[in-house]
Amino acid sequence: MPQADNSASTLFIDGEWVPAADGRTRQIICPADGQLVTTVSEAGAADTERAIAVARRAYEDGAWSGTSAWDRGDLLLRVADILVRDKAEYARAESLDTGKRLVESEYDMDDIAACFRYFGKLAGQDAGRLVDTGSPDAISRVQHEPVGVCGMITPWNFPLLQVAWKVAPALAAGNTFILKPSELTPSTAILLMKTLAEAGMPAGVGNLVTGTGAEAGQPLAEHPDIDLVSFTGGLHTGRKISALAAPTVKKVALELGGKNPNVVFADSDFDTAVDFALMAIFLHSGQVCSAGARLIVQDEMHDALVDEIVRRAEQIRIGGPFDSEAETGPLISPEHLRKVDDYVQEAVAEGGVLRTGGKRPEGERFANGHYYLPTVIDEVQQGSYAVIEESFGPVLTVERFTDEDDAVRIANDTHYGLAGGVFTSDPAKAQRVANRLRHGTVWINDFHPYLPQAEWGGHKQSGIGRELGRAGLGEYQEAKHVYQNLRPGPQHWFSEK
Ligand code: TXE
Repeated sequence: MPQADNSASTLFIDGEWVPAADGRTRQIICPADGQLVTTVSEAGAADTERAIAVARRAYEDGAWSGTSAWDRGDLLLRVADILVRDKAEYARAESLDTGKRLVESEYDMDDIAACFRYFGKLAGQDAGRLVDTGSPDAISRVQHEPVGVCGMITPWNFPLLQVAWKVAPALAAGNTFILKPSELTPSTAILLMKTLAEAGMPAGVGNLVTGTGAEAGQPLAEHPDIDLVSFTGGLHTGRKISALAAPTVKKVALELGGKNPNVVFADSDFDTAVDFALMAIFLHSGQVCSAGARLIVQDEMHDALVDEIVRRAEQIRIGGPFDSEAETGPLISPEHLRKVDDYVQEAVAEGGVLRTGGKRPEGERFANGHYYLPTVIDEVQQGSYAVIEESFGPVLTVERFTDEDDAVRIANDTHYGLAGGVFTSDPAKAQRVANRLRHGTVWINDFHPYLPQAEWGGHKQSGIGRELGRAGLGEYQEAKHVYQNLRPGPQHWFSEK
């Protein structure tokens, strides 16, 4: 069973565990109680550049890109089996790094194994397609090839899930990669590299650098030997990655969060709407890119719905990852706690009505963790800071609407476009609204289900490209058109004189 490495040789380069070239390390601290989790290597740009050179060589030698897609798929299926075998160890490591409840980390591990299984099965199924040339003397096909060397930069909220959404399709397509997980939550990425090696991944195909974005991450966006950079994180950093990648015109895939509407019509089942509104925003303390942070409720149901959400929010039990009574956990860091609190203060200063929360929970047991109370802010106005900005914390804002057109207009009034929910007992209305929402995923009478076989990604400034589904594999492939003249002979385009 893999163990997180405490010896601070946590860079995985060319199949070897090595320390940072300059010997620097970083302590990983549990956000729930401030305890030391582990110590990892702190890579600098030189380490990442070495990993890029290794991944380039491994790509060019064809030891992975030249294998059959079925064999690559088999490796991913073996990875899924090991993830199931070692689920307890993985889940514990994820909870220690993130502070999230153990049961939620266990769900994440199930989803991660399912992701590897999905891409493992998909890998060998598509050999490209024949194209009609219009001539019996020529054949033509479009085939899919790996993009090449992929740089992957991932965040801290679903650390291994976001890694899996990149690593599984990249390997299925025959790429090599360098992964830089969030400097706050590297433990499960370290375990994954051990699992990939155990499953038979050749040396140099998958490489890991643990370190900060500015030092270890930036070369993955800038370096000419990186063919694709895939990033999940905040909008501000995503813009930066895009700009850094532009001079080398590499492929860029971005998943950048959202300001996601949850539209509740007055004909919805009341208890269902309450239940999902709470789950949509307070799951993992709102640190979810698709969190239902904007409750948009029809006038007639507004007062009763908000009263009940407030009552229930005040009963949510907060605690650490291994507290069996806890229903939600801490925020990731003191900086993030400050950011969430600043957001709340700003929302209230501009006229939002604070109905509950807006501060840290009291009590000794919360003193060493970054906890924040579930917060509800009513009567926020369109165009205001509270509606435009992502808090990425346990903060629900409430807006009202009158009719269907009004609901759609308000729900689309954001520069993000990742996901949204619609609650109504009228199936035709649900479909009409879903079709008009400019968001990459729409849930009807539900919130938060993700399926490995369904594309995930954002409209507008929520990102570029798609993860999961067939398009998620396509991100890591180049299409090549191969045309063959079956009866070659002079064409006499130019005269012979
Ligand atoms: O993320 P960053 P942060 C949102 C959320 C949050 C905000 C900022 O609103 O409050 O982003 O969070 C790496 N070159 N999301 O600061 O900076 C970094 O090391 C290369 C949404 O924690 O985006 C980490 O690995 N890499 C989100 C990754 O980028 C760089 C999840 C994400 O960090 C870099 C998390 C650089 N110059 C936050 N700077 C989602 N979409 O799920 C940083 N990084």
